[in-house]
Amino acid sequence: MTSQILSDCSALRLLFLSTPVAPLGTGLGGGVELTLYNLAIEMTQRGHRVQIVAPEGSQLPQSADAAPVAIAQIPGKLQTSAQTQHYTDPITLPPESVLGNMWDYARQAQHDVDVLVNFAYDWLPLYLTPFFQRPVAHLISMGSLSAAMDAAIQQVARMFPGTLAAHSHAQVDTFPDAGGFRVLGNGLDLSRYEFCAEPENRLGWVGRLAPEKGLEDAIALAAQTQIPLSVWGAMPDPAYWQQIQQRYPDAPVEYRGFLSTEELQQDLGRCRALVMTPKWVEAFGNVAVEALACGVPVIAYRRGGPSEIVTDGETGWLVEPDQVAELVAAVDKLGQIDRAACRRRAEAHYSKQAMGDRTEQWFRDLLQKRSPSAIAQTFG
Ligand code: HBI
Repeated sequence: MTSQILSDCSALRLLFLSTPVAPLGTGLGGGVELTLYNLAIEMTQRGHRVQIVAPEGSQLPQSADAAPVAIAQIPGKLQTSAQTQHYTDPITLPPESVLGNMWDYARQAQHDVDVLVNFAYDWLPLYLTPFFQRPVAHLISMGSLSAAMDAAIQQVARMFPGTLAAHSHAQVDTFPDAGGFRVLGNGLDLSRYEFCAEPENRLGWVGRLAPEKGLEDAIALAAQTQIPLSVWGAMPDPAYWQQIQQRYPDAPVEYRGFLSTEELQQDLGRCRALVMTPKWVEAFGNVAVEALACGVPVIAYRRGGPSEIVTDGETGWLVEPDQVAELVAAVDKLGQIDRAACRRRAEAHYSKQAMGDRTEQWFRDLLQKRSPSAIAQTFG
């Protein structure tokens, strides 16, 4: 087989395979939707060819300046979210699985592609990697959640060094013998976020309303400080929302829905701070970058990805996890944070251009590594 080693400036043909838990654009795919969309636009603007493979019903926000990206709409049953599984659960694949259909599409499309990029947090794409004749790059979107995924990740790390990437060191550290991950951080289109210098007396919380996100601690903060808390995000389980509201009946909290980026940034930008109270190791925390981009300081538990985004005392405050009293103390110190410094930090590290540089370098290093000998060795 002839292997085409691409020079550093050649255009890449990229196939982005999305999460199988929800169509793109519903918000139920979580942060990975924004990550995939931003990278697809950024790579297209750099002259690369990107095609997205995603569950049918997917759509991308058609932002004015970005060329539309082709989406192959794949039918089939959605995959159960990995967060609802237990660590030792066996892998499940529903009949007519959309995940299986997505990777069958990839099998047929691979010969017209330089790199397949997997955004799914699932066993199948990792297991299938050696079956493909083209390199598969895996952007792992969460920390360790299951033994089966951990084993599949270790197998790919061993067979295809350099093909695994993550968003933060904290995320990588959750995997057993976490060798060989490239840490990419993340990046957003900061032109969609407007700097707000003068906030209202309000705090913000953004995320899927689910136990692992720890919304109840932010509501406890609102109850203790009586500072109004605005909540945005997808609500997969209204009963959960009712339950935590009943626990804090006198907390000034208002649910403001799952908004488009445009609407969210307008409302979030007017907050004194974003409060991040994750109960699990967030791989990254896109919402922290969205807040900084609007000049909004971030008060976050010192846990997971957000603790690598927030610079304590400069762009917000990091506090002892699960200590609501520390959240209260951090709110009192918000006056020390310069909102313009928050915007500057987002621009320096978390723009889609900065993420595009890091990601493109990952693809090129990965392609360079697959010298003819490596390919011969892998496929004999
Ligand atoms: N669960 N099985 C599965 N596959 C995914 O791709 C997945 C998930 N749960 C959550 C999720 N992706 C995203 O919300 C996070 O990666 C951000």
